Amino acid sequence: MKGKRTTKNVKNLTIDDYVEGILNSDITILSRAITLVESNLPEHNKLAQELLSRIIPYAGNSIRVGITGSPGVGKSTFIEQLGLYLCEKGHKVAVLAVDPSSTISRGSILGDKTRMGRLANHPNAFIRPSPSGGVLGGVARKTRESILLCEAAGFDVVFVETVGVGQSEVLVRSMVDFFLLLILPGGGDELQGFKKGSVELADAIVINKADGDNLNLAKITQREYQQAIHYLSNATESWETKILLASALNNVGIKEVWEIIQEFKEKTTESGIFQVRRREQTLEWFYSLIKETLLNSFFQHPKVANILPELEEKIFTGKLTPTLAVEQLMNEVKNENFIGNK
Ligand SMILES: Nc1nc2c(ncn2[C@@H]2O[C@H](COP(=O)(O)OP(=O)(O)O)[C@@H](O)[C@H]2O)c(=O)[nH]1
Ligand SMILES: [Mg+2]
Repeated sequence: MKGKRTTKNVKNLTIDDYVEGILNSDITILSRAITLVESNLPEHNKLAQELLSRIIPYAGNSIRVGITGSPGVGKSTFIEQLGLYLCEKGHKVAVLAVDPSSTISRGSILGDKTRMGRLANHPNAFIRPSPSGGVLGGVARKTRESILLCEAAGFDVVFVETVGVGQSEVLVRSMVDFFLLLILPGGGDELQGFKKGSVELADAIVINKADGDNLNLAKITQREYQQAIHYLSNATESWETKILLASALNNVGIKEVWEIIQEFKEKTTESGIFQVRRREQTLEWFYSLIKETLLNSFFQHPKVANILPELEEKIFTGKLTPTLAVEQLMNEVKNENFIGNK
């Protein structure tokens, strides 16, 4: 079977080619499988789902680590150093990204792939930029499915990088086991207001750039956070958020973060919290897909699409309140069939 793939049949891989390639850790095939999963074409979708059903029994054997933080905090540098450390230890490391801005400016994390050049060139690593195009929910689905493909291809550490903006952090949290927040020395802002949310999603907070003139400030920030976390809720039951110092640039504190991740995995696996969260995440995904599908078929229904502009107008001109407009809409479509209509 090997050596069969020539340029001649680059275009069409059968489902068996995909499955075999992935289970053989063939990176080219893995890449193409992810492209398939990311496609919005219905025929690709069908093939992608068939492929996922075939590989799911081989997926799940990784630790999934989400990494967030403001632009410039050092996420890519940190992932590269930790990734290289793990690859050298014999792990296989995949790096995926969820970047809402890439839906506008096609794949802005692509630049990072060149920045993570050393990791990208390591035979044990696989780096994939954020899927672009479509809504954040769609990007999240594609990333979830890509995680499964990477796992089936033998990657045992999967990083999902995201930028520190609201909804994308929550989405990445919902697909990983361990969530890491990177902040800067002096970054006490995160303890206030809406940013507190990011802190409460994190299983560990790394104060990066703890080097040079910033080292002392970083230690002060560490103490501040150490105190503050007692007043905040934990991201994971019976796991106290760890606060660490690192200098990704100088490769300091990287190994310590990995040790924390391993301790987390051991403890939560032993208590069963790890498995319960994975189950809950899968169910959450399932239910959000139901909602998405129902919403789509509702809004695509010709009758609904017809009535909406009229109702909007009535709301604008004060003839109907939004609540009454919804009542009227429901009344007019109550006998319609929304399932299976395209
Ligand atoms: N001094 C210092 N600079 C760092 C450190 N980590 C990253 N940087 C620099 O910060 C800038 C942004 O890093 P990058 O990894 O691209 O950040 P990202 O936007 O969060 O992915 C780059 O110029 C890095 O060289 C660090 O630990 N110490
Ligand atoms: Mg980056």
